[in-house]
Amino acid sequence: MIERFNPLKGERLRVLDDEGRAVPDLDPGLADAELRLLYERMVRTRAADAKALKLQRQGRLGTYAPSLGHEAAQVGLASAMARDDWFFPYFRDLGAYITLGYPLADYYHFWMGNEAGMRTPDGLNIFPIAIPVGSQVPQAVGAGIAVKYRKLSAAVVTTFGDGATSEGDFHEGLNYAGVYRTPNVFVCVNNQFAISVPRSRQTGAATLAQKAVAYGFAGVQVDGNDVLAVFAATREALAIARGGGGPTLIEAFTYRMGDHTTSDDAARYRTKEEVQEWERRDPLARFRLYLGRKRLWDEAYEKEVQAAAAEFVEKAVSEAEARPPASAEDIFSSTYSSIPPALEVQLAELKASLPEGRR
Ligand SMILES: Cc1ncc(C[n+]2csc(CCOP(=O)(O)OP(=O)(O)O)c2C)c(N)n1
Ligand SMILES: [Mg+2]
Repeated sequence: MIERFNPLKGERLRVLDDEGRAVPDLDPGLADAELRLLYERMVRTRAADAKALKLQRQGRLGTYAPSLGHEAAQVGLASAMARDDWFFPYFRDLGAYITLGYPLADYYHFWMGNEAGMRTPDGLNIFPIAIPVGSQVPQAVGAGIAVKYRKLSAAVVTTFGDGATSEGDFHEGLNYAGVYRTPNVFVCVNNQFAISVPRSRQTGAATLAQKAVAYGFAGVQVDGNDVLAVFAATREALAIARGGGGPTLIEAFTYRMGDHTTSDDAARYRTKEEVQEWERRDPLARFRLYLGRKRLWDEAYEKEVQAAAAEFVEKAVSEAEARPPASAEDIFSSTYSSIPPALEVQLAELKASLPEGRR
């Protein structure tokens, strides 16, 4: 199916239209329970994201990168993954974390400023969030090489934004993956901005997906607000990767509905009209229409899903806030096996500046 959509011709994979009608031969054919699960994950993601913003405004969480508008991309790609696959995420991946079963309390704990929240529980193949833009791409390719070398039946998924495609790491990673046919699935979440830099300033190419062509593998642009399109493309790319067919680049075409982070004000560089235009393409609303057509959605179900999401979120907040905050030492202790003298001095200075309980 990926091959049917040529990014060089401006073709984009889309399963659901604006009214939630699916193109029959593109519909991934999920069972009713699986379809509802996709929706419930998106609702949880939106609820958890909104809560994170509130916590930040109340001084209970640090700088935060919101996921509003990315729910279909995040949930769609992670729902296609198998337990043995590996995930190399970036900093805007809440829905993927929730879908893969990462404890939300840990995720909040990380954004509350404690690295302990990024210690992945046993049994989950998730690397820590990459804050340096694009650095996860060559790391994911390295994991792909390892999977191939060890003849494991797994694939490696990595996510990154449109901005990351201008980094050397992106080129080096994808070039290597193309040469050695590594089992990688690269998902570029193109939300049209890298902070204030619009997509048009990122590359002269018409799409990001077409960059795969030059690396010698398939690239496909999908509607990133269509959870079934993202799911279908990722599922196929994963099957190709696991089967020895090499890497795929998926460009999930979407829009960042919120600010870049809580330290940003997007109103300074984009128009209200543009944002409103994308509000009409809301990924949850479109999928609700699809579920409604299949008689899988009604008001009572919506209430149930919202209540469960609220409970899920509140429980995670209580759990995260019950944990001790990061100590001053945490900032220094994991960079070197023993702290060098110059850093010892800085640590002592930092401790002296903190109140008694935070040292
Ligand atoms: C190597 C590097 N350069 C700059 C930054 C600062 N920075 C953080 S996010 C960001 C923009 C990323 O844009 P994009 O890749 O499109 O992802 P998005 O935030 O839109 O999801 C920049 C420049 C960084 N974290 N790492
Ligand atoms: Mg971006």
